[in-house]
Order: sequence, then structure tokens, then C-alpha cells
Amino acid sequence: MTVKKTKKTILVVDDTETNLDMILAILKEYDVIPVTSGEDALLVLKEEKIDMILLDILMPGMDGFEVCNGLKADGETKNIPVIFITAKNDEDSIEKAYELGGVDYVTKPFRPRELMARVKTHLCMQEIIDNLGYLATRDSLTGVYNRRKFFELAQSMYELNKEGVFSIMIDLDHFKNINDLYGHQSGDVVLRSITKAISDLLPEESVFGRVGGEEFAVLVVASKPDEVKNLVEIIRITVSQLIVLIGDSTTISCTISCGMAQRTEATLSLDDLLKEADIALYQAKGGGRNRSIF
Ligand code: GH3
Ligand code: MG
Ligand code: MG
Ligand code: MG
Repeated sequence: MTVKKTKKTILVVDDTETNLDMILAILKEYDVIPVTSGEDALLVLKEEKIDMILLDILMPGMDGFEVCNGLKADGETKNIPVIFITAKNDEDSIEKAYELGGVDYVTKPFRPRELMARVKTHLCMQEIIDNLGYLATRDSLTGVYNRRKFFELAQSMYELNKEGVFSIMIDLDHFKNINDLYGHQSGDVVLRSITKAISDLLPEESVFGRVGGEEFAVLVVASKPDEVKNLVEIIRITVSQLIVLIGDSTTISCTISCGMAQRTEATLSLDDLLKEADIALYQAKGGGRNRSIF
């Protein structure tokens, strides 16, 4: 999970230095990055994590509307709230600012406390939106992608890679017994520990999600099937050696079975690729569990 920075970073874009100075003095409780052109703003946005942009409209070179257009077209920056702060107060400009995705419009000369209040409100709203976005995409027990997000990201990976895409299905072995023996809460702890162990071993670019109760799916890109076979074996062995401590003295171990499949010319869809891994998983279960089958 990413560590949240407490101090927000605000990019302030204005070609007039005295305006920048005034805004900087008002926003002193934040980390503020001042720039004097739209071009510089876009450069900073490529390098820094920005939480909000205060954007002038009238500037030589790129104007504020063009900057806003540019950053809204980029997936990395499109969700950053933009507050226009400008001397232009005609209705056409105000309407255009909102149409381009601005969240607020402040006219110069602005009132310091009002500007601060607006900044605070929009930062707060953005935090709520980000939190909701996180909750909507994660499995609440394990923190990995939920089924919906897994399929969304897996579909993108599948479409981007005609070759070298592999699916892995993982299912905990005899997990019902663990619940029956130690209780559902202990089962949850085991589920969380195993998920973390798997997550730690997967390459960062892989897509990993909980797709069923004790069933997980992975989509991964690799140059050779052996890479994936080895990875899955390492995961399987690591999980089999995992000892989960419950309370002071109870220890629980649980194994996993894994099925793998590679995308070929005959693979028709992501569903098809996952189904193939599911068939292999079924064989791993039939073969005695705690094994992986390609
Ligand atoms: P197999 O090796 O054939 O997969 O056996 P299994 O017992 O793992 O499979 P089965 O499908 O019979 O049971 C799955 C169990 O997983 C039953 C269900 O209660 C448990 N389970 C599913 N989701 C959760 C969960 O979130 N927490 C806990 N504690 N148990 C869960
Ligand atoms: Mg200006
Ligand atoms: Mg199971
Ligand atoms: Mg299952």
C-alpha cells in the first residue's frame, strides 16, 4: 500500500511574478511549486506528484485552457483538480473552464481567505474521491484488486500483448477444513497472509486479483513459459512453507494449487485464457493438490 504524504503539493501557474508571490503567501501551509508558463507546468506534471493546480488563463505561449486540455488528456494527470484563477470574468471563459474539466473558477483580484477555503474544499473532495476509488477497486479483506478491477486491468494487458501473456489461477487447498478446524476468523488471517506472500513474489507489472472466495487470478507478461513456471513454483513452495501464527500458540499452514496457460494464436479472449488456466488448476487439484500444472 502506498504511504500517504500529509502535506499536499500545489502547482501554481501564473506568468506574473507578483501574483505568484501573493498566492504563495496565502498557501504557505502547503508545498507549492510556482511556475510562470504553461509549458513549464506540463514539465513539472511529468516529474512531480501534484495534488492540485491553480491555473492562470492569460499567459504568453500556452494559455491556461490549453494546459488544462493537455493534462486532462493524459491518464496520469487527468484526475488532478484544476482551479482556474484569472482576470478574465466573461461568461464564455467561465463556461469553457468548467467544460474543460476545471473544478472551480476564481477571478482576480481574489480574496485570500476565500481562495484558501476553496483550495481546502477541493483538496478534501479529491481525497474523498481517491478513497472511494481505492475502495471500489480493492478486495476489502486482502487489499489486492477485486474481481471487477482485475478483469478491467487484465483486459488491458491482454489487448496490449498479443504474445507472451500468461494466466495463472490459484486456489487454496482444503481451505474449508481450515475454517472448520480453526474458525472463519482464523481462515481470514490465513487468506490475508497467503495473499501477501503471493503479492510479494509477483513482478510489479503483473495483475493480481481475488476473483472468488479463496481463488486468485494473475495475468503476467513473460518472454518464456519457463519464467512463469519457475515463478509459480516459487510461489507454491513459499506458500507451503508459510506458517501463520494465530494468537500465541496456534500455527496454521495451507497449500495452494495453481494452473497456468499461455496466450497463443488459438486463444480467443481473456476469458478463454483464464479458462485454460482453470482447467490446469482442476488437473492440479485432481493430481493431489499442492502442485502447479501448465
Ligand atoms: P479444494 O482444495 O478442493 O479447493 O477445497 P476447499 O475446501 O478449498 O474448497 P471448497 O470450495 O470446498 O471451499 C472453499 C472454502 O473457502 C469455503 C469457504 O467458506 C471458504 N472461504 C471463501 N471465502 C472466504 C473468506 O473470505 N474467508 C474465509 N475464512 N473463508 C472463505
Ligand atoms: Mg496571466
Ligand atoms: Mg480451495
Ligand atoms: Mg475455490
